[in-house]
Formats: sequence, structure tokens, C-alpha cells
Amino acid sequence: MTRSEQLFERAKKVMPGGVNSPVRAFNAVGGCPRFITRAKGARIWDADGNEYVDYIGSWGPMILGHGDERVLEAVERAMREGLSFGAATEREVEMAELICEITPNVEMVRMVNSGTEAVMSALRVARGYTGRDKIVKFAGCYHGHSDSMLIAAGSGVLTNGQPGSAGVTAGAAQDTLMAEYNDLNSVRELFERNPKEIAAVIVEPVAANMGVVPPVPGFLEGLRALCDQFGALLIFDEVITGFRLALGGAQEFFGVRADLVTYGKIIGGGMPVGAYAGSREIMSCVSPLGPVYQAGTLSGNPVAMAAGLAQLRALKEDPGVYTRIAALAAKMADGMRAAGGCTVNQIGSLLCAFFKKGPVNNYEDAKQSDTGRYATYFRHMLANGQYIAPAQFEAMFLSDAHTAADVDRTLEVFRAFQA
Ligand code: KE4
Repeated sequence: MTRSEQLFERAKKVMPGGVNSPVRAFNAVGGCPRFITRAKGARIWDADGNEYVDYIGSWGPMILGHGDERVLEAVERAMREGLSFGAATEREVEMAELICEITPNVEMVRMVNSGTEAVMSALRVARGYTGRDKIVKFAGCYHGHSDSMLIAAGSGVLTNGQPGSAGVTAGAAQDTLMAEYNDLNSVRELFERNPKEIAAVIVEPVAANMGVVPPVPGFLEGLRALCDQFGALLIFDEVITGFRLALGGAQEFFGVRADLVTYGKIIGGGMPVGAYAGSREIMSCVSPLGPVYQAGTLSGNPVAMAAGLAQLRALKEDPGVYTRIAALAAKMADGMRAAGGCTVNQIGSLLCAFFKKGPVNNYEDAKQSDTGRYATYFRHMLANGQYIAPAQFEAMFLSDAHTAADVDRTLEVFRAFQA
């Protein structure tokens, strides 16, 4: 048995599925998950000493690459001062000031500990601010595991949500309405059926949890117009796109204003951090200033703030990173398309190969992808030192630590698979 196999056997005895997050179990692709021991730059190593080029980057946080010295030094300095106080600290103020400075339309920020917590809290603020109950989400978009976001599309997408997980009650599901990504009519119809009941529309400005599916031109602008017309808030879930598509995230990249924005991943530099943010008027609803309660023992944790601040400051000081990582992703996408046999969606430093004829513009399209072939693709890439998402409905993440030579090697391995 390999070391990873031994560790997985132990893990399955004491952790559900042997993991702390389901996608890590490799259930969608088969085989034993690799237990990772260390990482540096664009490389990770598993418990058997195998080296991989890492295109997951902890699912997005490692935009500078693993073990960036600026982040490590900030963490080492902060941890010597104290791991956690449960009290106000200057670093939280610096983080909030920096986010307000670099993010469009944001005047106030609340730090939390994960993307899920950021979304859950933003939804509560939207309901508290508007006095309305219903939320519109899109089939195929993932916003973390809070009950009202674990919703399956009903018989038709345009029905009230159904529980998408055991343990989610019909009561929790009833206030979530499902629309079709890139289909403004599906949203308009929900507003017309529920004219004064929709508190917010929440959207991944680039869908990256059904594979990568960019918004078609006019989609985000249309959501903005519908929310304005019907008095609902527009929530951009930027847990993936935030500080990744551009320094100002999707709001900057697409030039569309959201009322609330949620963050995670990059904002923590690899440490557990999430945040939600918006105008002073809306965020003034949040306790202790306003009536919407939300709290957290480790929110704004000083060591996590130090990691996130170091990463965001590095991105602010060198915005050329966005051009560099988008160029690498485009090189990868072009090479994959040239190999044939797949549809590749790419935007900024995000990309994904679907094993079906294109286009892939929504969840219905994405679901037609040959997930069996994806699993074979995954195992081929892994066997050749390329660590990509162990599931079709995820993304590849490029970082500033990846090089053109890395991409050339990955394409060589991909062409061998497609041959
Ligand atoms: P977390 O609670 O996992 O920090 O964030 C939830 C979340 C919210 N919104 C978006 C757009 C997200 O992509 C996520 C989490 N992303 C997944 C990757 N598809 C995390 C990986 C995992 O679940 O292990």
C-alpha cells in the first residue's frame, strides 16, 4: 500500500468518507486521494514523495502560488504576537480599509471564517434590509453549504426549490427560487410571479462550480436591471472571482455593480477567512449597529488577517499578475482546444475542459459532459504529475507561480491523453 492509501484507510475510520470536504475523496474520479504533505510555488508533494503541478491551489486561495514568502513572513510575525484574542485588532481595520479601497461599491466589510458563512450572512442581511423572504439562485451555482443554498431545482427550474441535501427542510427550501444561468427570462419570470417577495438574486459572476461557465454578454447587466426594477438586491458571490478576475473582482472586470459581495479563498491567503461587504446603508443593518445578527469567535483572526493582508497587498502592488495568469490560462485553453475532443471555457485565470461538444453556457449543457471520460482524463493527468480538480464540475486555477513551461508540459500530457 502507498502511504496515501494507508492514511486514507485510517482517515475513513474516524472521518466521514476520510475527508473534511467531500470533493477531496476522489469519489467522482476513482482511486485513492493523495495525502499532500507540502507545497511551494506551483508544486505540491504527496505522502509518497510524488510531485505534482498544482492546478487547484487549495481551490483558489493560492493565487501567488504556495508558500509565498511575503505571506509566510506576515504569518510568522503575527503568530508570535498571539494566535487569537477574540477582541478588536488593528489588522482587521487594515483589512477592511484595504478591501474598501480596492473593491468597487464597497463601504463596509464584515469578516467571517468561510465562504459559506459569508454567503449565509449576506442572505440574512438582504432579507433584513428588504423585509422580503425569497432568494433567487441559479441551477449549478454553488454558494457553500448553508441550508437555503443546498437546493435542487424542482421539476422545472422555475419552481420553488426542493431540498438538495438530507437534513435541509422544506421550510428552508421554500424561500429559494431557482433560475437558469445565462437566462434572464427565467429570472424575469420569477420576479413576475413573486413581485414583492424576492429579497435578492445571488449569482456567481463567473460560474465555477458547474465547471467554468462565464456570463454571456448582458447577463450580469440584465440581473442588475431586474433587481433595480423589482427592488431586490444583487449579490455577487465572489468567493472564487474576488481578487482573482481583477483586483476589484468581477465588479471591476465586468463593470457591473452588486449591492452585496461575498468573499473567501484569496482573501485569507490560505487561512480560513470569508467576508461580506456592501454599501454603508446596507451593511449598517448588521449587528451590533443594526438588527441583523451575525457573530464569530475567530472572525478577523489576527494570524488569518496577516496572511490575507499580505496576499492582497502583493496583488495591489503588482496588478500585472492578472495579465500574466490570464495569459497562461489562455495558453492552456488554446492548447487543449487544439488537441480536440473537448470544449474549453476560460476566463481570466480560470478554465475547465468539458468532454462534450460545445457550447457550455449553463448547467443543462454542463451536465451533458462525459464525466466518465473526465475521470479517465483526471487519472491520466495525475499519473503524469498534473494535479487537476477531481471532479468535472470544478475549475482549473492558474497562479503567478505557474510558468509557460509548466503549461507546455501539461499540454504535452493532455495531448497524449487525447491521442
Ligand atoms: P467555503 O465555505 O468552502 O469557504 O466557500 C463556499 C463557496 C461559496 N461560494 C463559491 C462560489 C464557492 O466556490 C465556494 C466553495 N468552493 C468549493 C470549490 N468549488 C470549495 C471546495 C470544497 O468544497 O472543498
